[in-house]
Amino acid sequence: MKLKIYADRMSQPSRAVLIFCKLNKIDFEEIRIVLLKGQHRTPEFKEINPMGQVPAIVDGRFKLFERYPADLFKRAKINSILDWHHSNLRRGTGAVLDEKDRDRVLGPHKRILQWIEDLKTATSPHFEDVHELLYTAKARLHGMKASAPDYKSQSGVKSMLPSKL
Ligand SMILES: N[C@@H](CCC(=O)N[C@@H](CS)C(=O)NCC(=O)O)C(=O)O
Repeated sequence: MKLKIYADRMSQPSRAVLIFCKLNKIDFEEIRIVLLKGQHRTPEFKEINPMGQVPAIVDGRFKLFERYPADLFKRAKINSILDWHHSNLRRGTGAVLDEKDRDRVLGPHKRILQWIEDLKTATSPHFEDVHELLYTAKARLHGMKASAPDYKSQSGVKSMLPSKL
């Protein structure tokens, strides 16, 4: 039986799981749960994840959303790292910035820009594929054309990186 991934591509942890599975050639079926339509609050989805959040995976009878070890110390350590992740890294992904603001925020941080570029290269073509919905939503929000080549190629960010030549 194929692994099922319940995800919304507008959700960062959903995209992470999708990219991970694609990159590792894990055969899966993607089941879209549209948060904006409240599909994560239905009794059917709560059967899969009682927390009512995406992503969640189902492999036969095995359902997984968040899993912690029984050992209290290990659990506390994981909680502290997850909490840091949520209240720091993910906070920055919540806003849908336009290119100008993105350049202003990330511009001074060359190592982060380089890390993003390296991540895109290492996960190509899955990064762009899984982010397509976000690019479209972002373009709509900022009144731009989703197909604008400059927008998707992130050429503004690339030009801020030191040349590799
Ligand atoms: N720690 C969870 C977080 C999941 C999470 O925050 N999901 C959000 C979307 S990004 C969600 O489903 N929110 C709906 C809600 O909480 O009502 C994970 O990494 O899987």
